[in-house]
Order: sequence, then structure tokens, then C-alpha cells
Amino acid sequence: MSQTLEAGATARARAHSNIALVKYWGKNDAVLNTPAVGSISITLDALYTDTRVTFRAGLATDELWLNGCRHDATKASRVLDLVRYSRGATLCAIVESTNNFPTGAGLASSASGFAALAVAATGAAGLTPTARELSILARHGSGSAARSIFGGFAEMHAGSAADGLDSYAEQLLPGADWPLAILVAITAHGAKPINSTVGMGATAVSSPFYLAWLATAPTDLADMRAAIAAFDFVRVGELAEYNCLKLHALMLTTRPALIYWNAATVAVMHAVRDLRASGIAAYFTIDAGPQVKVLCLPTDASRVHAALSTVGGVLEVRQSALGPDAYRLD
Ligand code: 2P0
Repeated sequence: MSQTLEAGATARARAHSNIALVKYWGKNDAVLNTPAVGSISITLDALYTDTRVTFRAGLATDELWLNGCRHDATKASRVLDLVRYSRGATLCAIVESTNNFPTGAGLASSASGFAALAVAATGAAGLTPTARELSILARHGSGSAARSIFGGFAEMHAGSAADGLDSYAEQLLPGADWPLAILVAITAHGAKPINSTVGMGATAVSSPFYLAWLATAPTDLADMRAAIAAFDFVRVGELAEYNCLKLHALMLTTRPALIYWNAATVAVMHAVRDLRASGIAAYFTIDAGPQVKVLCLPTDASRVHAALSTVGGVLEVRQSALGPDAYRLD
């Protein structure tokens, strides 16, 4: 071990949000936060979290400040505890984060948030982790965060080891190798009523479709991997939409039901299908919230943007390309 972690040690990092094309829902181990299924995602350059971590003397607990407001730091402390352990340190930290997009509303703020925390916390502690180690560390905060360590296309492996060390993400393809456009139709700005951790726990114990979800995940992952390797956009889009609707079938059959959609969410789904009927290759995906993310080729992005903007209930449409790896800002 090197010298003791000093009070005042600080670092800043940026990580980008990601959206899954093959979704994660359900856990293997709640303590290690390992997922029950693998997932495949794309990282978005337009949505990101900037985080500063500063270790301080005299703090009784870790503090998490998100967009200037203090939040519960329990999950952040899980990540910080692992960093402290590897340095043999006990100092608590102040975590100051800002999101450039709505928090807790189905835009994967926990993904970008915990990936940025993993990079900033290890940086402040003077550690030099590999990307895989960062992915595992970020996973302890939030499963989807393991993917936001990587830009472009990433795959999260569920893993099966008792220590969770084979449960990490890796890059499938850098974003520059296959530019795609993502239009995010924002239909509500408030935080979602049920967070993903609670929601997926309820699904596992109550949806009759949960076992089918687990059983069919490997096929969806293999098909998506092959479609990305073949640069087959139609196949990627069809699979993403299918897997998204399978996830929401699972949510809708949870007791009590997890209905993350609002009327505008459904209207956007129909608008995307109408676009396809008119010859534009556009496909939707939706996470644990009311926003709709629409995938298309960059040449079609302005037409898709215009079509989504006219759907009743759509408050805003954000356009994104594929984003980079998480990185240090200082
Ligand atoms: C995903 N979601 O693959 C899926 C699709 C939401 C729907 O990963 O409990 O916030 O913190 O590990 O990462 C959201 O789950 O859950 C998520 P935890 P997380 O993007």
C-alpha cells in the first residue's frame, strides 16, 4: 500500500448516460449488485454527469450533493467504501455531482452518476484502476453504471462468480466505428415514482413472466451482438424494440404494476411506427420512466426530430450521438 490518503485529495470526472438495447432487470446478488441478466447498451454524448470527489477530515459520513441539493449517500458510500478499503483509509468524502439532464426520470442518471463517481473517487484516492476494475466498482453503485465506463456500444456480463469479479462491462464497438443518432423524447420532467432497484425486486417475486425473461436473455444478447458486429441497423432496431417491450410486459405484470409510461410515451411509440411505415428506419426503446429514446441513422435524424416534436405531450426532444468513455476532467 502507498502513503495514506490525505485530507483534501480531490478529483473530477465526467461519465455519459447510456441506454440499453438489451435491458438489465433483476439481480443475482443484492449485496454485490450483480445483475440476473447481461445487457447491451449505447453511451450517449449529450447526457452526462460531472462529479467531484473530495476526501475531507472531520466528516462523520459521506455527503452527496446532486445539482446543489443534498441526497442520501448510501449507494455512493458503497463505492467509496471499496476505494477506502483499497487504500486502507477511513476519510469520508464530499461528492458533488451535476447532471445536464433530468434526474431519476428514466434517463439513466444513476448510470452516468455512479460511473463518474467511480472514476473521480479512484482518481482522488490516487488509484490507477483498469477499465474493468472501474466497471466493477461502478456496478456496486448501480448495475447500469458498469456500462457507462465505456463509450460506444458496451456489453455487461451478468457473471456467476461468488465474488462478483466476472460481472463487468466491456466495449463491443467504439462509437466512431458506427455513428448512430438517438432522439430522446422527454414527456415528463419529474422523478419516477418507483426506482429501478425497488421495481426489479418486486418483478422478481411477482411477475409470472420473470423466469421467461431470464431464460430468453442469452438469445437476445447473442442476436444483438451479432447484429452490431454485422452493422445491421434494422436488426439492431427490431431487437431493441422487441426487448424493450418484453421488459415492459414484465413491468406491467408486476404486482403492484409498474406503469412507467404516460399518454405521450404511447403516442411517441405510435409515431415511431408511423415513421417506419413511411420508410424511415426508426426504432424506440424505453427504460424505467416515461421518456422514449428513438434510434435512427444520422441522415434521418432531422426528420425524426421534427416528427417527434409534433407529438402531443412531448415537452422537448434532445438529439445525441454515441458518447465516449468516462474520463477525468482534471
Ligand atoms: C437498463 N434499467 O438496462 C435497465 C432498463 C432500467 C430499465 O438498468 O438497482 O438504476 O441501481 O443496479 O442500474 C436501471 O437500473 O439499477 C436499469 P440498480 P439501475 O438500463
